Amino acid sequence: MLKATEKIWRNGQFIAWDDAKIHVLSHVVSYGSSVFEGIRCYETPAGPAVFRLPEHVRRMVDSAKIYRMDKFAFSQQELATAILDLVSVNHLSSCYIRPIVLRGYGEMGVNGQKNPVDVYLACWEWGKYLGDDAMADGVDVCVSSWTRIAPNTLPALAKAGANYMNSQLIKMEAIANGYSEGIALDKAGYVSEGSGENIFIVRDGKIVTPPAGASVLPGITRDTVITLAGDLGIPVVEQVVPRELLYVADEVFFSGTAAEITPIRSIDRITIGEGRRGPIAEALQKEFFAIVNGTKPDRYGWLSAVPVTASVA
Ligand code: PPE
Repeated sequence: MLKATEKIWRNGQFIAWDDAKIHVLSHVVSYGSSVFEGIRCYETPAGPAVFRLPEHVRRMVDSAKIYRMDKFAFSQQELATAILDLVSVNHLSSCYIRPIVLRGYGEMGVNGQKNPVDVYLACWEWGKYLGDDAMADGVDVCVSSWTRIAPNTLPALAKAGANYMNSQLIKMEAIANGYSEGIALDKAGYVSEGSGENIFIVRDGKIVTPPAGASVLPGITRDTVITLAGDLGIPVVEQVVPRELLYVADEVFFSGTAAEITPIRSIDRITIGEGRRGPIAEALQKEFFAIVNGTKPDRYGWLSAVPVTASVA
């Protein structure tokens, strides 16, 4: 159950958590017209810090633009400042942040362009996405019978609420069959991504990950993994991944804001590598957590410090 925090930001103002309500006939409810983000704030010795904040804000504005929803009154800088203030006013040392842009209440009908575009920012404490043991032990997953959203249907580059109807089908089927997560294939039958994660495959010391053209969300953790792998001297290529490469991989792991870096120990009940976290996933996790937890220098400027007192009331 979601643990409420004090405040939610709505269109420039902080309101009480319980007041962040929408009308049932808001455009978003019938037609799925929302775009959103998921961002983590980590506890560091210097105080709470938000991971890759400008990149998340930019992706949300990009998502809104794709759906002609970008006519709201806030600049990326203002949104980033509001997000930092949000964490500050809720007095959290670490949390998950969910910005949402949605078409609100006004007209009914598919064309929502006359409806208001409302912007909300919320945060709460969120633990390990795929279970507490997942980080060290790895998770058991399946290849989904559902195909990932196809090119030129729902745009995969946009992080839109509607995309998560496809994700829900993938996730629910996986759970129904006793797995933690499902991996979707794209329209051509190549590996795409998990219901809420990007995927990486390791073989012979090299990493491959599906390209943007394989209906994947351009994950910010995905970009982080690619950067950190480069620093560790591990080659990474973005290329089309045939399903069967999953089964013969030395390691497979997920990346995502919620999932962070989660190893996969079996796919369709076929053991991956040694059946537990492999050395490359472990090295990447170590580097990732050292940076986000502030025990190693933030050499890429990925952390934005949360102010002790918010800049707005
Ligand atoms: N693909 C999908 C489909 C996806 O939802 C996510 C994030 C990613 C890849 C990884 O992207 P990034 O977070 O930028 O590294 N999924 C978010 C939603 C999870 C949820 O259940 O809600 C997340 O991880 O925050």
